[in-house]
Amino acid sequence: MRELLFILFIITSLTSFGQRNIQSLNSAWEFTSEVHPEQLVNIPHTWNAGDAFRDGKEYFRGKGVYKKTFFVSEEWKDNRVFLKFEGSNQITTLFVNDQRVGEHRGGYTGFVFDISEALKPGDENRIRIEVDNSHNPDIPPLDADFNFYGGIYRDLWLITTPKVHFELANEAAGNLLIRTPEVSEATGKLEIETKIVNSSTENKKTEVKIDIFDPDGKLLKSLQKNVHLKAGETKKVDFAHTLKDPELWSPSSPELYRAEASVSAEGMKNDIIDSKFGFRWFEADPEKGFFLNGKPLKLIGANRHQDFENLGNALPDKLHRRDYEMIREMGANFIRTAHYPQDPEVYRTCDELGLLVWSEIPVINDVTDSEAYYEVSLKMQREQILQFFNHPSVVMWGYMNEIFIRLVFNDKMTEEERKEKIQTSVELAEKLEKLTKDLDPHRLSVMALHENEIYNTSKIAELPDVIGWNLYMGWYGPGLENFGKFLDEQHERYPNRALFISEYGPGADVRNQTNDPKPWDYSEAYQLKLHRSYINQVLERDFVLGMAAWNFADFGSSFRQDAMPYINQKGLLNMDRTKKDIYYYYQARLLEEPVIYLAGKNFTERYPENGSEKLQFTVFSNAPEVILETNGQQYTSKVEEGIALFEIPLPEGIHRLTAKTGKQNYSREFEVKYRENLLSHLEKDDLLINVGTHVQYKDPVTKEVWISDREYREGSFGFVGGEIYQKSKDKFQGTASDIQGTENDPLFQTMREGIEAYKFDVKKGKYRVTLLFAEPEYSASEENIYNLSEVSEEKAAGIRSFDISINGETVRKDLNLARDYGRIRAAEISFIVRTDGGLEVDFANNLGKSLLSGIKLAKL
Ligand code: GCB
Ligand code: CA
Repeated sequence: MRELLFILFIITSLTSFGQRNIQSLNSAWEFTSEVHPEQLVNIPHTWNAGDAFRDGKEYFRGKGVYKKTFFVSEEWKDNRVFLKFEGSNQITTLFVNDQRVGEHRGGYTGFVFDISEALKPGDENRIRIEVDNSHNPDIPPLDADFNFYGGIYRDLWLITTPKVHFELANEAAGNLLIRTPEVSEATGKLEIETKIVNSSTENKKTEVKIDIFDPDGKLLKSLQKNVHLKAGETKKVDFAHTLKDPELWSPSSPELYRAEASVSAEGMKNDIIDSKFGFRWFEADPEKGFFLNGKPLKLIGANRHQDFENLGNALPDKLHRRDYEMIREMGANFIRTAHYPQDPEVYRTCDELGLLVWSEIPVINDVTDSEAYYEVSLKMQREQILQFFNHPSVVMWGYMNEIFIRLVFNDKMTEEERKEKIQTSVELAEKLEKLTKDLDPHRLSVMALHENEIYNTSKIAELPDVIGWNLYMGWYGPGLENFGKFLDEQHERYPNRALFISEYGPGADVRNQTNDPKPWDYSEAYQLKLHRSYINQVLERDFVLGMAAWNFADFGSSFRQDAMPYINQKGLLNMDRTKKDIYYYYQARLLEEPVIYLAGKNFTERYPENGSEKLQFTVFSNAPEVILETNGQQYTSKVEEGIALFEIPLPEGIHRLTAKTGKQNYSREFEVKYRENLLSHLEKDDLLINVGTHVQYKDPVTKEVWISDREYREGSFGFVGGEIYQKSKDKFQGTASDIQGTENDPLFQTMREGIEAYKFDVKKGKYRVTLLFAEPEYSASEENIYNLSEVSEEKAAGIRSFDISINGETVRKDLNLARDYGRIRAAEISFIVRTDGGLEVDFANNLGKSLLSGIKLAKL
């Protein structure tokens, strides 16, 4: 076993001596940490893929150590040797043969270490990499709504070069900077910058050559310079050229050129590097919106986090790529890499697919007033810009997100401290703005703000070229229509500001279904309602540059307690990248090719009251009119804003419905069961009710459907008395706490408080009645800071006691949920009862108000 841990990594001979050799160094690293036993792992690797979803905020943040021993051949003494990291979170320290080579701070940009001096050619060499993801007040992000997964989570490369080579230690940028300072339909001006290093002990006469290839791979132009380098010297070498009639890069034709740089010394080719690039120009007009290559282009797309179900942030390139392909297939033309620079594969993909990119560094929520914090922030921006400089997809560099949100929610700060914090933040923003423009005057600078006046009063919003607003009206704050009002008001007050909607969206859990959506019900229907309204409000306003949904996919956030704990569920897709219905809605709004989609992927069981009640079906399409066909009947409906609604009665049973337009069709099976008749179904089906809500819930494990609640009527079933429980006034229903002891949080989060009875007009027989409860009250001090509405008042400590009787017989006396089971914990009690007809479960309060989250009736 032991020798396995010291697998020799033998590099025999280099393919062609004297040229750059690039090979991945991902496999079989020996890994340990304070809490992890020694194990062999492969990079990309994170040690938080599991615990961030199990232990919440307690996920391990500390130091992990990666080790490997490998043999370096004798020939390497004539080379320079580098380790290139694409990303490692967040302080990375490299030791070669126990000699400390260097340290890198910041978890989201690449970096390179020159290990030549520490290596022993012709011998075994030990590499040790220490990675630390502890909270560090000097490194952004200090705090954010996502997980800071630790580890070497992007590819690691071993690179050797001859002694005369293109520089790569500096910024890890590849060091071939390609600028396109002036572009038009007629000409494309090119400026190319390289840096050559002579790390030999002799002076060198070199020839540096640039070959430019068109999008078809045809050589267009060769440029050449002779450069003399002294021993140990590094020199910048610039080239310029203007191309005629460039093929412009755009979403509809993402044309990519390529430049190849080579350096030869004494007639021998020493080093070659290359990069793709593109020609396009753009502007952000505060009145008319965004323009690409002189034509208006409304930017519509999403934000994207880099984590994935079961993998944390350690994704193979293929999964990064697939995400962006799905964004493009959705019809989007825009992506914000919120909240940090992403894998190099991401930018390559966006170039190829024609997606426009806002890329940003993770300066989020708060800043530290320290020189070190400033320094790391600026270095991050520098690395981001230089590393992704050549990508035509990138149009905006971002450097801050909601930087005052901590300040706004901190009631312990004095006025003086507030002023200082504002000043620190504004000063940092000024420095970041200046650096951004110095490095890249041809792109737009941008920052994202939350809905608060402080960004205006502090004047921080005056700094960047573009302002992104993260707006959550209809979710954290009331009223979908307030979104447009806010935009109009800002536009009127600041007519010279180019405005973008950098985030919007509600939480949506595919287990929650309804046709009657309300804020905070976490239903897919409410997600559709909000996105539809926001898209309309943006399209009505030319001055808005564009919009990016929050978020492309659900993502991990350890402090969150939504319908699913530790996950932010605002995704258009789930964390495993299965699509929510809303994804197809965007297709219907954005794609030009014909789209038809019968919604209700996760809403295939329907429970009407009776046979005459109409059932609602939703079809997404970009056709003017669509047909819904079932049981040989055809129904037609007009499409408005991508949606055709159908209301049709269907008999009990399983029905195949097909939505059609032109040659396109989309089918789905729906099962219809009458609620009135559910009692008569009891012989074979249990009756399950999600008490305290209009939402129907599906348990993904048992596949049981808990139907929405209803008031009792004679001959049927339902509740008597009480009210829908509301944790806070502005959330329509329930609590968003992580209910312990269950995976079915939404079922327990919603409940009826003060309920008097639950009645079923059943036949004579033996039954099992199962009651579901959870005490929702705890100390209100831990509120979600992203909720901009008022923090709820702490309710009277949640002490309650009630008696339960069934058909007049007391079955449980003095049930006190907090005492008997604990707070925020699922409790389930089943009673076996007999009746000669009818079942009535009564609740009698001793102290506080009774509660009920769910009820299940089974005939035995
Ligand atoms: C925001 C933040 C983002 C959060 C999002 C939310 O404004 O910028 O990081 O995840 O809201 O879901 O609350
Ligand atoms: Ca419930």
